[in-house]
Amino acid sequence: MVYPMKVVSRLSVRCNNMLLVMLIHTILQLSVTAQKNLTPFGIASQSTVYGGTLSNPNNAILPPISNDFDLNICSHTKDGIDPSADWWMFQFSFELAYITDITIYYRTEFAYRMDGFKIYVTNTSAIPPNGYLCYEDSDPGLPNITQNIPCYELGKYVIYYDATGDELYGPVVELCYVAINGEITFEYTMCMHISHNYRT
Ligand SMILES: [Ca+2]
Ligand SMILES: [Ca+2]
Repeated sequence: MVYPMKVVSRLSVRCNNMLLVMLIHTILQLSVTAQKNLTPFGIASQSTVYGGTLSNPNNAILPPISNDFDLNICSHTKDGIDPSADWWMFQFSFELAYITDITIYYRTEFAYRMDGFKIYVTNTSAIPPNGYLCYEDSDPGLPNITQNIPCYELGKYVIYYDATGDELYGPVVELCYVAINGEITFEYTMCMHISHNYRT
């Protein structure tokens, strides 16, 4: 796989730090790569949970792959609690993932709540997100409730962030299915890849 130069640059810094650690601890890390949907390798969280144990954020990473809404199969943040922004976040259990694209199935007939959403890939769980903005719904029309968003970025977190709400309820996030596609790769493997392909 060929990585964009911005990714290579960031990784080079991480590689230098990592190699130092390796000298001290002489840790041999094995390469483990997972293809395609990476959501089995982590957990989801969200700003608030509507309906107690229902509308769990992890509903969004489990089937069915559908826009059909039910509190048992979709995530749903509380309405009117925090008018500034609502969010849904996926955290990888691995240190680093290379994310190629993100597929979203939003609640059917509720595109107006999806309006204004942003997708970030970050290295921290900070809110508002502090990282790479993969996509922002900035046009005046309503977004398509089923989307595939290219990203091509390294990170530990994927954050769906929405600060755009209506006057009645404020921002609300209702995700019925999310797939995060890419590769999970230990940094050691990434560094060896860069060393082989990019260093002069
Ligand atoms: Ca819009
Ligand atoms: Ca919105």
